[in-house]
Amino acid sequence: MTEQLSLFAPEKTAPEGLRYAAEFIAPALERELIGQISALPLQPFQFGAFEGKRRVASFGFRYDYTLQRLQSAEPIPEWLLPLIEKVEAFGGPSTKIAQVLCTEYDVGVGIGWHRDKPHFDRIFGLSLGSPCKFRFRRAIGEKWQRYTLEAAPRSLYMMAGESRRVWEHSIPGVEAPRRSITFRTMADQKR
Ligand SMILES: O=C(O)CCC(=O)C(=O)O
Repeated sequence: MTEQLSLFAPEKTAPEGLRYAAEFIAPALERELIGQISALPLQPFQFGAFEGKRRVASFGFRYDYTLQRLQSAEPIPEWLLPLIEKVEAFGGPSTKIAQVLCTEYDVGVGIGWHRDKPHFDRIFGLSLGSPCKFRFRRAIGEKWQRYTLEAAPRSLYMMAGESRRVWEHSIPGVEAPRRSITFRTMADQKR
């Protein structure tokens, strides 16, 4: 689609580099993962002096907003390893997941507009428990071009290319409790 045409139908133009797989895992595994996440010592997301409403646990690495640095975190737990293998297979040869973030969103909780930290390269997200509107936007002149991915429970998205580097993403407050597992590769392992 040409840029001119895409400006006439911005909602229909998916960001370059975004991939989506419905039913990436089975319902039984989804239930198991929700149980594992509920058992984690989840903490409110810390953004410097501010606390977000979503609750998170980081593995491998975590970004410290006060120090503005990547810090090492707890090692990735064993129960995540088979899932990581499946995500790496989806990502293709040389995909190496080094960081995992488990997030719990209660009803009404979402995440604001952002791009992930540049320390990371590709981002994969598994949705659990309920759907969400995964929104994208990028500035075109003085306007926003927008796209919404309906991320269904058990689905996986991958952000690479422009969807990762250029577009911002956000999730409006969810209508039912949602959990997600975010898998990230490191920027210095870029091919
Ligand atoms: O819950 C999700 O799928 C997205 C999480 C996210 O964008 C983030 O933690 O930076």
